[in-house]
Amino acid sequence: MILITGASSGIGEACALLLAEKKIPLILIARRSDRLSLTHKKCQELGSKVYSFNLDVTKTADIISWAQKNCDLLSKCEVLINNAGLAVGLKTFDQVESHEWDQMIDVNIKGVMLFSSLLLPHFIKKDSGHIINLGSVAGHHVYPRGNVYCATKHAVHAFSQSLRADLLGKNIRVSEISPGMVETEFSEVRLQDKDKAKKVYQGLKPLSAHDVAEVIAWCLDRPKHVNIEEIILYPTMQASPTLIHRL
Ligand code: 8X3
Repeated sequence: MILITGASSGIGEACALLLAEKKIPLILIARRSDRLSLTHKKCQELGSKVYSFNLDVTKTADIISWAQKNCDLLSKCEVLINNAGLAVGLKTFDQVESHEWDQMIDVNIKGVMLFSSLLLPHFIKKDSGHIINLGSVAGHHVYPRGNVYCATKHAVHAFSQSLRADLLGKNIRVSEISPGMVETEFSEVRLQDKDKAKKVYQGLKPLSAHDVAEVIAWCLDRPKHVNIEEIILYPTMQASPTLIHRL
């Protein structure tokens, strides 16, 4: 059984669909209930047993009490895909408002830590498990107006490395998947403007959410003694967050 956060859209949904095709039981977590029910239905139609929960990863107390109530279900989980994440705005730091950095820190860092902390006791008890954290090339590079988002993805990178060190000696794998440009709702959420968001991906073929999901599925499929530390993937026309070739 695999738990995916942010499962109702983008990379999270693509993972859910790809894993549902393999008939893997899923626990889907997402904030938007209408979108979540759609993903739930699609995964069921593909033949997977699905449990979905309408939860906001930033509501720590709610998530902890949900985890307590669903302890049996979570104990069956073998993989956690910490996918929920977002960028809010693209502004120089003097223009960033505190609610914007709070949201990015709460989802991108604290959300990843929270779900890791809830699943790890089960993984440790079974001496088996795999945590996949969605990093970013922004966890390796910084760029103008990336400030808080880049800082959160650097944190995900550091946390993934540290977790691997903490878990040494246990049969628990930690992998980080760090994509460059992926055409999802990412830029629309970041820029709050559909036209501007479209322009981000103009003149090149960006990665799709499915491209990233395939890489994640490949990591999961490795034999249990093989731990993929990190995969950084770019569209062929991108060499760094700021080096992009457009036609
Ligand atoms: C998103 C990639 O380059 O826009 O994680 O920061 S980038």
